[in-house]
Amino acid sequence: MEQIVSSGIIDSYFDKLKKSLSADVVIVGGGPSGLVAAYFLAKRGLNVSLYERKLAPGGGMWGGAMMFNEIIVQKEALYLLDEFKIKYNQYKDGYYTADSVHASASLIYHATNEGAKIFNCTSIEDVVFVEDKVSGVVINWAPVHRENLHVDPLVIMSKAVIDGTGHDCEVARILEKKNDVKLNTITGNVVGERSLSIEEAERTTIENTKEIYPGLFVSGMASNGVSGSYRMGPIFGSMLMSGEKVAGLIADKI
Ligand code: 48F
Repeated sequence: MEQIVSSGIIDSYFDKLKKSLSADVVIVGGGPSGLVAAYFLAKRGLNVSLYERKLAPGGGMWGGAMMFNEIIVQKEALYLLDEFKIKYNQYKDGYYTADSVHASASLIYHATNEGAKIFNCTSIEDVVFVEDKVSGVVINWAPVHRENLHVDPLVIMSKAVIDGTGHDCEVARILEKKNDVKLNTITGNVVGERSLSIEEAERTTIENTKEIYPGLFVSGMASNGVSGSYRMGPIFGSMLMSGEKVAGLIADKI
């Protein structure tokens, strides 16, 4: 009995990891945009794995605003709440509220239910850069980074990588810092996010969701961080729509 419990976990975990060693799409970050992308890509039958450094995926959605656990979604993105079976209430004309715990849980449930594999407690520390293309990611246990342990990582190959790391746009910054590359932004670099301006930020998040270097796409707040646009605070329509857009761009390409 004791052995079955342990060997069952070990066998099934490593089976899952082995099947993800060569993915169609790797998503870095389990925030709302990454989870929506995972759902739509997995729904198309692609081999999708999402790496999240924290214990729980969901990113900045769980906490609503200042830990008041409600989010705002505008009417343009309501169809995505319906797609994920997230319940909502109309607050004002064109603006809706949803419980942020229920919304985060629904995104996670639907992404995994479509077959996307989520590896939590796992950090991306680098990209694979072969023939001038982002061809995968370099992963390590998040506690290895936290404890600053000198432990070598593992490598996951993939046809496309999504930087869904939010405000820090970590993958884009790593790519830029370590390699002599010019990104698909106005300066050729990670421009960095601007202060809060909700309407502008919501619009540009969708525009800035794109391939910024061969093999590397950005979604969610990382899109605006990379392209130098605004933050938007606890309104989540563009996060959801960005995830859907990046999934479409990648599916068309690979
Ligand atoms: O920030 P986050 O929720 O990403 P998002 O999809 O959504 C942004 C909103 O939550 C909010 C906002 C809009 O209302 O401004 O902030 O753009 O989630 C990003 C996730 O990426 C993880 C991080 O722990 C978080 O859960 N993450 C960041 N860097 C890494 C990472 C990394 N190097 N490896 C693995 N996970």
